[in-house]
Amino acid sequence: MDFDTVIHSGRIATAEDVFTGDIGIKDGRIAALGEKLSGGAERIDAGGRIVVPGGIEAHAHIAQESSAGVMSADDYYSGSVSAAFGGNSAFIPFAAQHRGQSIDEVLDTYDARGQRSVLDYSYHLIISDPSEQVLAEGLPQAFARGITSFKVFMTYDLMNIGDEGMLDILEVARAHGAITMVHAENNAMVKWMNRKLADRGLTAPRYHALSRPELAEAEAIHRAIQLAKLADAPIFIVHVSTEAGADIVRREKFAGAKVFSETCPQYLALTRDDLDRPGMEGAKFVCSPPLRGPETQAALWHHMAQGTFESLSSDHAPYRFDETGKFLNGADAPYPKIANGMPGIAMRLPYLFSEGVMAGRITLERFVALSSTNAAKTFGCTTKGRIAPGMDADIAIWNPEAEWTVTQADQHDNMDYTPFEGMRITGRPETVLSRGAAVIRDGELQATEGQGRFFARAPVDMSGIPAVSGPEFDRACNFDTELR
Ligand code: DUC
Ligand code: ZN
Ligand code: ZN
Ligand code: ZN
Repeated sequence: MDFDTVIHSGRIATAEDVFTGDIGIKDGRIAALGEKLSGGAERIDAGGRIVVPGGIEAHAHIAQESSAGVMSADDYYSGSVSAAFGGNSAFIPFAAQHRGQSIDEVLDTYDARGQRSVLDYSYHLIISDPSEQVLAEGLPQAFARGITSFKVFMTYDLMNIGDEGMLDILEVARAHGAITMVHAENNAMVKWMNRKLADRGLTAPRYHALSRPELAEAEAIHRAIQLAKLADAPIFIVHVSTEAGADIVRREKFAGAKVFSETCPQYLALTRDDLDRPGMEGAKFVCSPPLRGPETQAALWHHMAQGTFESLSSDHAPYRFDETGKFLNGADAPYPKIANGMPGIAMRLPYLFSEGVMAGRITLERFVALSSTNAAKTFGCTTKGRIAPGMDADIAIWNPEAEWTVTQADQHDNMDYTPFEGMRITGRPETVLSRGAAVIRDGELQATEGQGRFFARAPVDMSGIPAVSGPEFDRACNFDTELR
């Protein structure tokens, strides 16, 4: 066959196995896998390199205003460039509904923002206002536009939709095959802790960790899963940060609940002690859920290896260390008024490769599953996340021996700090293809703004999840069980 590009002699890794071979690419898709493929207008020598499906970043805040009104520092251009330097070939940021907005208005806004992306993209729809109109028309419209995942919050007064609101959304999601992502923290516990700390004048960044107790996450994860079970709808617990939370996810998942989940590099690499750095440096590490203790890191790594989490996601929420970001409310703002989140879209995969694969904590196959294949399955990216004939040629080529020290300049984002500064990393993505076109080639940006495309997504793929008997909800309401 007359290939456009052939990648030669790479160690090709999938979520199932690792083998040496060539990949032939034609018209943006993988056309053949084999040995000694001939032809190819362009030939990429991948000898000594590892070839994997490009990462799919499934949790990032790009060109998004927080409910407190802070715009993230990265737009779809800088965010996608940074993601590409981190070994990703597609990403799924959030499109956030603020209260009172129609879903069409939200999606139109993000369609315009997405035009700058160098990577293919979709978005998860954040719902803060599940009005009757939103439930009856907005969500079906989103689904018709290929948006098959919703995100809701159990915390923050401006976002929290309450248990009944969640049940309403889960019911609509189930009818369409959508998955509901949830930020699980008990709002009352957090508010009560905030009040106790404020009463005592304890407002430095370090108190952010205390204000959002591990119990608040564990309680909300448990509750979210029970709500999902009542509605018989799949649920995705985002940014699990505690051992107690991961244990609940694991127990429910292996008992047959339709529970999916992720954790993030910051909960593996950093601790709450980072919030206690001198001056206001700790503000760089304010994120929610907060960083935990060192014992949590070991527990979460164990869950990573054992299959509790489908994905590792960055939760890239970039707010600069200045008055446009972290300090929008003043240079010495109390912790509840410091912009909440940290960047890391370029670090997710290098960190996972180095501390996971190279450190012997996970296999290369599991790296592929956690970085790409599982996200494609969970979020309905049917042409992405696998190296197989017919799939998009979304491919990353890694040098497993590159040793480097993390700096802000490596991030290629619009930020002025990285929380991973100074970390030693082994392994680096050198070339990233998106539908066969080089976005990064040998460490250099090749992409042009806007070459990424929006992709419509399919319903969640629940193969592998054991079927459970009909939910109590159906038995009580004689609900049409064919809607699944
Ligand atoms: N939740 C996120 O997912 N990201 C940033 C802050 C938050 O609360
Ligand atoms: Zn060859
Ligand atoms: Zn969240
Ligand atoms: Zn997030």
